[in-house]
Amino acid sequence: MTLLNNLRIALEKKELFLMMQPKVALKSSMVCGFEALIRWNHPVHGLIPPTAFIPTVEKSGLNYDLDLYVAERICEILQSWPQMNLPVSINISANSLVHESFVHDLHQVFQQYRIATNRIQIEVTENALIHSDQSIVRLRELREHGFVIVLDDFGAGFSSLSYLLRLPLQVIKIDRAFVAEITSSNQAYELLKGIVQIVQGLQMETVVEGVETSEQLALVRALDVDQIQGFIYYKPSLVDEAFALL
Ligand code: G
Ligand code: G
Ligand code: MN
Ligand code: NA
Repeated sequence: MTLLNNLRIALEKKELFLMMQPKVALKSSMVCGFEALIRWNHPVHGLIPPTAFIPTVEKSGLNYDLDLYVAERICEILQSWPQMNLPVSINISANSLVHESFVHDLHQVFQQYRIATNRIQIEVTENALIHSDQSIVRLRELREHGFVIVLDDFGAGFSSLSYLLRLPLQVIKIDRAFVAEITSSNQAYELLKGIVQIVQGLQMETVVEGVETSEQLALVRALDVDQIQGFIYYKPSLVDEAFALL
C-alpha cells in the first residue's frame, strides 16, 4: 500500500482530524481566534503530523479533496460549539485554487452547514502557484463570498513583496523564521519591525507566528502587531480543550 492509497482510505474513514491552536490579541492578551491544524490518527503508526503527508497530498492532487474534507470537519466542529463565535482559520493548498470549481465547492460546504463565511479565514501559503492568474481570480472569488484571506508563512520561501499588492489579502501571518532570531540579532529585529510596518501601512492585520519565549514576546510587544500565535501562549490542542479556554 502506498502512502497515497492509505491517505485516500484515511479520508474515507475520517482518520484525519483537526486540532486547534489559539491566536492571542496582543493588546488584551485574550484568545481572539483559532487555527485548525490537521493530524492523522493512524491505526498502526499513531499520530502523524501534516509535514509527513501534505507533500504527498499536494503532489497527487488529493489536496482538493483534503481541503473540502477540512472544511466539512470545521463546520461540524463549529456546529457543535454554537456559543463559540470567534474566527477560525483553515489551511488551503494553493494547488486547489487553480481549479475553477474549487470556490463553488468550498462555499457549498459552509452553506450546507449554515456557517457564516466571514468568520472563516482561508490561510494560503506563498508558493509558485499562488502567483498564477487563476489563483488570484479564485482568491478574489473567495473574498467575494465573504471569506477572509490570510497569507501564511509570509517572508519564507517564494516570498515577494508584490504579492501584497496583487492578492486580495486581509491578514498577513509573518513566518516564524523572523521571530526565531530577534533576541540574538538586532538585524533580525529590524527586519521584523520593517515587515510589520509595511503590512500595517497596507491596512492589513498582522499575525506574528512562532513566539516561544518571554524575551521574544517582550520584543514583539514593542511592535504594534495585532495577534500572536505561538507556543508561549498555546500549542495546538484538541478542540474541546482549546474551546474550553473561552
Ligand atoms: O501543525 P503543524 O505545525 O505540524 O503544521 C505543519 C504545516 O502543515 C503547517 O505549515 C501547516 O500550514 C500545514 N497544515 C496543517 N494543517 C493543514 C491542513 O489542514 N491543510 C493543509 N493544506 N496544510 C496544513
Ligand atoms: O504555517 P502555519 O501557520 O500553518 O503553521 C502552523 C504550525 O506552526 C503549526 O504546526 C504549529 O504547531 C506551529 N507553531 C505554532 N506556534 C509555534 C511556535 O511558537 N513555535 C514553533 N516551533 N511552532 C509553532
Ligand atoms: Mn497556517
Ligand atoms: Na502553512
